Amino acid sequence: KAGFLARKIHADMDGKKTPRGKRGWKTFYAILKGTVLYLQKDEYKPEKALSEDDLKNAVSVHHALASKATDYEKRPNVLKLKTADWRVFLFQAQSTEEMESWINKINCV
Ligand code: I3P
Repeated sequence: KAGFLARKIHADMDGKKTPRGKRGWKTFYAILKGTVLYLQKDEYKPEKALSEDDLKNAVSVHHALASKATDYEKRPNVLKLKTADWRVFLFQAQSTEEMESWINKINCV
């Protein structure tokens, strides 16, 4: 599965709240491949290798939990992703259908 997602980092590896200055929304082209959610700055081009930033932004969704972010009301179509290493991300999809599709795909990994 692939498509544009806006990401907000809510909590870091230790489960602690992500500090100010690193909490902004940023749009990526997301690709779920195996158990990894790759977040690239640009749309995927098969001939282009993953950059260092792309690798840094990649998230393991193995043993992660995705759900609708019912407690976040500032934006529509936002899902919450809790990873096995206690990070928390918010991802805004482009429609309700897209959000539900991402939740299902991530939880079925
Ligand atoms: C954050 C940015 C986010 C905002 C967040 C800010 O600032 O403005 O958009 O979240 O508020 O801290 P920065 O880019 O400097 O990290 P919302 O869009 O959800 O309001 P928060 O700290 O209350 O999450």
